[in-house]
Amino acid sequence: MERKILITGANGQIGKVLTNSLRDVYGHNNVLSTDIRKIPDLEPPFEFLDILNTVRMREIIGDYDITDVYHMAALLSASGEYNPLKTWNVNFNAFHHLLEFAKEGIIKRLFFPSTIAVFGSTTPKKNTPQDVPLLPETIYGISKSTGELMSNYYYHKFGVDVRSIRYPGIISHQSIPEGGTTDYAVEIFHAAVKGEDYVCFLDENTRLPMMYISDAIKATIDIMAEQSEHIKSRYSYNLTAMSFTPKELYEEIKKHYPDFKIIYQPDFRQKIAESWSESIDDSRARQEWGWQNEYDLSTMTDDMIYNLKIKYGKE
Ligand code: AKB
Repeated sequence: MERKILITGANGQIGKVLTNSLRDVYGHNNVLSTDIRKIPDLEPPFEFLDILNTVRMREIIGDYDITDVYHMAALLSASGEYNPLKTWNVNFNAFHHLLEFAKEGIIKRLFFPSTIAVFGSTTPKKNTPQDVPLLPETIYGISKSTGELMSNYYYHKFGVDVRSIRYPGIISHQSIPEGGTTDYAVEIFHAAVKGEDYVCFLDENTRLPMMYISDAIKATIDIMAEQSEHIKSRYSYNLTAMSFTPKELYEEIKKHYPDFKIIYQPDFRQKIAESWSESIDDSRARQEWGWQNEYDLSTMTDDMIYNLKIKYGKE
């Protein structure tokens, strides 16, 4: 059966790129972007949607005969701390309604974006396995770990086909992240290409798992296209491509911009970063549905700089 896809939070860092990529795969008009904010450079079909308005959400799903929903709307780890209730409502409650819609049979498949923020400071830091107890320390991590638990529950109890990935920090040139702890790894490129110094809000030796946007999009499309029996974990899959510190990323960028300067001024996000893993064991995704990353630190840096130079007219 043809897929009709709805993306919530299509104006976000991943949502924007995902919308265009899904349109390439499933046909432009089969992918409806929705957001609470207008999306300037995304083509229609688009609907304004406050995802806490479940009546409107149900209407839109019906009007467009939606089969698959990607719930990309979220408040991230840093902005979430300023508004815990909203974070819980957007990240988890809205998703819970979608699980109910899937249980009723109104939609067929659901994608839930989880994160390395589900881990906490008691989790093994290196090569963190997929199946460890989740003791997150931010409201973002709590909302996402609850989403994972409920996904597994709705799959086993009601047969809801819900699939999930734990994204590491995502680096993209097409869109700018907002409110995350890994955002530095995008901001730093913009500063370098624009010829500015960069003030980094994490300490130079803070190692975190990361991934280039093309790999993240490929993984998201692949897991949703995979045969259901291959998706053995209905909590969420660990996923990674590389791990680096701000200093290592800075050194890599300096190969392109030898005069580039960085200043380290850690703020409250440092504590959040320190509660997360340094590196991830994603062997289950690799074995069970063939996940493979293409980009590493060096090729990601080349591609970011190439694309940002075009964006800022610096070719
Ligand atoms: C954040 O930093 O909050 C996100 C994430 C790792 O989930 N990028």
